[in-house]
Amino acid sequence: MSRLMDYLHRHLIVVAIFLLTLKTIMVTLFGFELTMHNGLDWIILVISPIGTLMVFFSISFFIKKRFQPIGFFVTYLLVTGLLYANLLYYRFYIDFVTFSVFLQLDNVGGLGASTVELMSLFDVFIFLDIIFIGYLMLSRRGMNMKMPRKKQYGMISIAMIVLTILLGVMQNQHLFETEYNRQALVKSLGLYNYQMANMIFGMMAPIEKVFSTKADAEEISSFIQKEDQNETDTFGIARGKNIVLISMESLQQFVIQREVNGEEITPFLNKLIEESYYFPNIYDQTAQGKTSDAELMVDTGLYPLSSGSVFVRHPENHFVSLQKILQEDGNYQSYVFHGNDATFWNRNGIYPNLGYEHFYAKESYDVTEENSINYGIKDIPFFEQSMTYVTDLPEPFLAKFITLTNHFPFLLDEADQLIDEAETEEDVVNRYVTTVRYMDAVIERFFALLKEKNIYEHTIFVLYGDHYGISKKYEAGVHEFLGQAYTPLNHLQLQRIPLIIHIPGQEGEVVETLGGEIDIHATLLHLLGISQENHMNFSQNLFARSENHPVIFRDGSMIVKDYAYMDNVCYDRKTDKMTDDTKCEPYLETVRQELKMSDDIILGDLLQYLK
Ligand code: GP9
Ligand code: MN
Repeated sequence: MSRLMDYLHRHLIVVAIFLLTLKTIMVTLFGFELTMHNGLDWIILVISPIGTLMVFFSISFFIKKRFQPIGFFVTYLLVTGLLYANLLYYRFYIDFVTFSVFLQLDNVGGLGASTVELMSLFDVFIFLDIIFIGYLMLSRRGMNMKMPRKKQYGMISIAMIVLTILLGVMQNQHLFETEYNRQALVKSLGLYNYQMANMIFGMMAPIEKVFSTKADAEEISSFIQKEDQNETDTFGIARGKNIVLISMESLQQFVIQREVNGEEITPFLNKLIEESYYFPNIYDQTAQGKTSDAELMVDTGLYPLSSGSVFVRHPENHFVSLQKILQEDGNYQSYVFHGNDATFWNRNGIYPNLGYEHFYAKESYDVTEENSINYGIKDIPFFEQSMTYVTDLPEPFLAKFITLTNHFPFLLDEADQLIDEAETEEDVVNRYVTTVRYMDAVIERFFALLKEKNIYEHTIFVLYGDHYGISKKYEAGVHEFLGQAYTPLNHLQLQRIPLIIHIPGQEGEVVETLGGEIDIHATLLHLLGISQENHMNFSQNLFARSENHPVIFRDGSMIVKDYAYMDNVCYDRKTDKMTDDTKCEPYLETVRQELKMSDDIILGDLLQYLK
């Protein structure tokens, strides 16, 4: 026994790397939904952690012998912490931690209070080895640790990393072109190499801005060919009207025209839809910036970044926003109303730059404990109090209202609960329908107030769900509610958010066009009669959008009329089955191009070069 312990003490580095590799493999297999298809996938899974772990532990070469065991132990703890942070983050977001998430932790809704809920008893196994390693490292015999030869150690670790990268590229040739596809990066490089790559990309981002040139901007500008925007008979039908944008927090399309215990979940919206352009096939394209990503798409027609929020990372950029276009073209002033702190998502930092005249945030409202829940003031007092400001706005105006109550974890005071909860296995889903019903009542009230003040008639309303409310973690409850099985394509269908464009006096129409939130920008400009020809963005007018132009998601997934691509698998939408990758490939080419151009515009701040 004692000989064994001696042996373990002497080879502590090997023991530590072995245990961490084992843990990482376990977490990757059972914690992350990475499907293993072939032998290469398995080889990568096993060898990918080794090289980077060796680099992490090389810290011991740089500290005094006396402190080596403690340096070792701290490294061991940090790596375990990183692994666990990813596991928890993954459970909620089905995504991996990025460098930017660490920098914007304040804005990561859903974690925080509910972190405990994300933990499981099995997680104990991730920490059990720490006791053993702690014992080995911190006992007196920890000093017996034999340090390998520096040069040899360095060569082996680099060789392991290079080997992993080579195997990763063999497995996925577009790996570094699609670095936003984190699921693929982790699968091809392993968690720690992904984490390092993500950090390097994050740190290189500011450099791109320094070296960008006018020629880069011109190249992209000549590449983006907008379809002729003036062709439809809806062009200009809302010219000169006030614009009211309502960002409906966490509203998904599946609740529309649906009932709980014989009661409609969204009775007002259902009625409104009959007198509006209703788009039932619009997909949530947000990423880590959640609400702020949706705002970015609507305001600028650019894709969000794959890591972090543009609002937080690039607020000083040059933007060609809806607000600025409208100011130049129609003498509009733009305003935002939102009951949460002005600093959330750095809104107060970016709004002036997007061309907003004023931001009515928390300080503009009378917020009390009684009229608040969850993230802040409830939506009904929020809209009622907003009215005092709205009536004073010079016309024509653009006013954006960002609702808040229907936010995870979907809390409601009893008096505000207007329908029964749903009855599924997931409490989150059960509560969700009641907070959605509250939001429906809120919007009804707001419309009534605008009618009272005679603002309603000469206003165009754009209402959109900002992003999903029910994350994949709780999604089984939605499938149960809808009486359907989980399939990848059913999951994809749940990514739809409702888009309703209401112009008083206009007849209702259901526009089945496939599109994304990013398309709201061009569609609104089209209705306002503003031509889009020279605008450098990726928004398509939904009244003319081609069904073969992919709706692009930030992780590189996409959907077109006949096919969908998700988690690196191509699906035939007619048969609901997996199909050959070649069917999706032509569309994926567009996906890569658009995401790259959009990223270049943002990271290189290329809009500064436009006239
Ligand atoms: C907070 C609100 C909600 O101000 O926008 O944030 P979310 O988590 O949905 O982005
Ligand atoms: Mn939101």
